[in-house]
Amino acid sequence: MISLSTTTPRELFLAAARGEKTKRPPLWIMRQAGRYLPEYRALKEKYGFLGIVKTPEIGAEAALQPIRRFGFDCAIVFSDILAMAEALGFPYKFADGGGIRLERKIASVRDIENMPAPENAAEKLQYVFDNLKILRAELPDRAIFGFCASPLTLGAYMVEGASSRDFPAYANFILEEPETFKKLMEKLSAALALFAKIQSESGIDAFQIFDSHAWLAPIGRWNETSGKWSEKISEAAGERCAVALFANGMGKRLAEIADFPADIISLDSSVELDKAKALFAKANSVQGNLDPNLLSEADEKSVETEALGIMQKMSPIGGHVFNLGHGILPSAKIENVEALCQTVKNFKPIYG
Ligand code: 1CP
Repeated sequence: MISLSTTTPRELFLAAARGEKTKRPPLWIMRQAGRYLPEYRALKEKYGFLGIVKTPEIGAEAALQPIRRFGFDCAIVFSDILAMAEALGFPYKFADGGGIRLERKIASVRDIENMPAPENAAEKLQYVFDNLKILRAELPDRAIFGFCASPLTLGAYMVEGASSRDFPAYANFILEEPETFKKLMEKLSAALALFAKIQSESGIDAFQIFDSHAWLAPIGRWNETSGKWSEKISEAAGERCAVALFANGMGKRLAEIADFPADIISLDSSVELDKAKALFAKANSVQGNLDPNLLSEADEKSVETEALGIMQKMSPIGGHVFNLGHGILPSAKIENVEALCQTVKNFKPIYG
């Protein structure tokens, strides 16, 4: 089916999420509100990161900034995957020299058993639900995303206690302490599923599960380590909105995620989207996957060429939501983001 008649960006997104061929792909960017934007830096200077996140009107303002500047088709609530760590008793802050540090980390089974019940964690995240309600009212014609981390990815920060390139303590924990790992996944997936359900009741169009550290799953064991726990989140949100799974670092292991129950699978830049799409049993569409480095390093012409390359391959297939392969970098050039928006909005599809 070809949806040439969609009138709003929201309808355009929903058509692509259903797997339809659209007049152009809908466009948004992971981490679209953030440090590459001077207006975000000004907001952060005034309120601090957590001040923005926890004040619904200011959080909504941060989420609206990239929509106003670039006219993206989708907005994403301004929060962080670590908001849930805090709600479970593990507050986070910025580390000196970059990255994130948690005030404490999981050191024993008792730390897992003592975590609050899902309802109590959700209560502490009321600011996220309030933030979403403001966004919905401000943006009736855009698609709105809620989000959370996958249990595997959230657990990485809670066990390691900080940002890390390789998460060595966590990788070891997964292999050496399978029973405790399972207990942790049970706790995190229950809390995240309720969080996702309440977000889905706040008027959102889509919910993204960030499995940003999916690559930490031992080879051949993504489903038991991550997928089956994220499935609980997908089920909880999926009754009311489209579900997207960002499966980062799984390019060489696509067969492992092929059966995941989501509407959209979001892939990093290591993958050819058109070939990947054919593998997914349940997803209608794919999201991605321009290399974020291009927006920092390349010129406008190269951004245009690469974006056109992705769209030319995807438009005969349909079911494509344009995005980057990972979050936009603080060093991204505004003029490159503008070139990307122009290229996507002016695209003339080739229907197969
Ligand atoms: O001003 C600053 O320096 C804050 C940077 C920042 C921002 C803008 C952090 C700290 N979080 C956020 C907001 C955020 N984080 C959003 C909403 C904004 C938007 O998308 O427009 C979202 C969706 C996230 C999700 C997030 N947080 C992820 C998953 C996405 C991904 O890139 O894979 C991850 C891994 C985090 C953890 C996190 N939060 C912040 C940082 C610097 C990090 C990375 C920590 C690390 O180095 O591992």
